[in-house]
Amino acid sequence: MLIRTPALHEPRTSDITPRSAYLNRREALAGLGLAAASPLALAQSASGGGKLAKLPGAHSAVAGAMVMDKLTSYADASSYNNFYEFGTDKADPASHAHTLKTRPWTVSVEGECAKPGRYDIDALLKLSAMEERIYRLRCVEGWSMVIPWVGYSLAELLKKAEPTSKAKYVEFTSLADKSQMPGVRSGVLDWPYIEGLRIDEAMHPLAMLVFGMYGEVLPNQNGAPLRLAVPWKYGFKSAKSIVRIRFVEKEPLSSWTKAAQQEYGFYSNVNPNVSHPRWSQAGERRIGEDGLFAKKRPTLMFNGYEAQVGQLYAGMDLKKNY
Ligand SMILES: Nc1nc2c(c(=O)[nH]1)N[C@H]1C(S)=C(S)[C@@H](COP(=O)(O)O)O[C@H]1N2
Ligand SMILES: [Mo]
Repeated sequence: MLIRTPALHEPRTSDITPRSAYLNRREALAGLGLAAASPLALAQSASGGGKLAKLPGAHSAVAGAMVMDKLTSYADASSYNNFYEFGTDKADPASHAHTLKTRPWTVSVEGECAKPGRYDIDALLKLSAMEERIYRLRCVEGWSMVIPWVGYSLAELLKKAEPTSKAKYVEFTSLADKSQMPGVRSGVLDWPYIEGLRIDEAMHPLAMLVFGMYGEVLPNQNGAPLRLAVPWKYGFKSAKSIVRIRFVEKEPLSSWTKAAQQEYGFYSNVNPNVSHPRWSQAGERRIGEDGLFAKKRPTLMFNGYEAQVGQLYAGMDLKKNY
C-alpha cells in the first residue's frame, strides 16, 4: 500500500490567493505573457518562448478542436505545471525538467493488437500531419488554461497497431527514471505514472497525441517529447512523457486511482455536478485571469466538449462513474 499525505493534489494556498503579483514579476522577467486579445487574434498562432524548435501545425478541422477562449500566456503555461516526476510544487517542473533527455526516445505500442511496434520519436513526428488545436485544460485542483497544442489525433497511431476485439482499454505509461526525474525518488505516487482510457475514448478524434504547443516543440515541463491532451477530462488523465501504450482487456489502474480510489475514478470526466470529496468542482480559476476581482468561471459539463463526447457516456451513471 502506498502511504501518502492526505493533502496531495488539492487546491494550494497559491491557487486560492491571487497570483497576479507573482505572475507579473515572472512575465516581466520572461518578457512574455502576450495572450491573444480578440477572437481574430486567436485565429493567429500564439508565439512560444522562442528558445525551442519550431513545430507548426495547420488549424484543425476536428469538431470542437478550436475553442475561442483567450489563450493562456506561454509564460504561464510553461511555468505553472503539474509533473510530479519533477516535484510537487507548480514551479518544480520548470526548474528541474531540463535534466530530461528527450532524444533518443522510443514509444512501444503493445498488448492486444495485430501490429505492435516500437516507434522512434522522430518517426512519430512524421506519422500524421501536425495540427494546431486550442483546447481547454481543466485541472482537478480547480484551475484551467487554454493552450494551442500541436499534434494529431491519438487514433492515427492506435489504428496503425490494429487493436484486436480484446482491446477494450488503452493504458499509457510515462517515463520513470530516477536519474533524470528527481521526483521519482519520492513516494508521492507509485511510479511509473499510469493512466488509461476506454478504447472508444482513446479513438475519439479530440483525444490528441501532443508534440508541441504555441508553435514549438513541448517544453520538458509540459511533457516532452510527447503527451496526451484529453480535453474533456481532468488534466491528470493527460499523461506526459509517454514511453508505452498498451491495449488491454481490463480497465487499467491509474496512478491517481491507486493513490486515492475514492477521489480519482477511472473516468474523471470534467463534471461540475460531481464534487471531489474534498472540494466542489462547480467553478474554476482561469490562469492569468486571477486578479483580486476576477470571478471564478463556472465549470462546464465535459469541460465544454459535451456536444462532441457526451454520447460516449450515454446511459452511464456519471455520479457512480466519476
Ligand atoms: N507523467 C505525468 N503526467 C501528468 C502529470 C504528472 O504529474 N505526471 N500531471 C497531470 C496533471 S494533474 C495535469 S493538470 C496536467 C498538467 O499539464 P500542464 O503542466 O502541461 O498544464 O498534466 C498531467 N499529466
Ligand atoms: Mo491536474
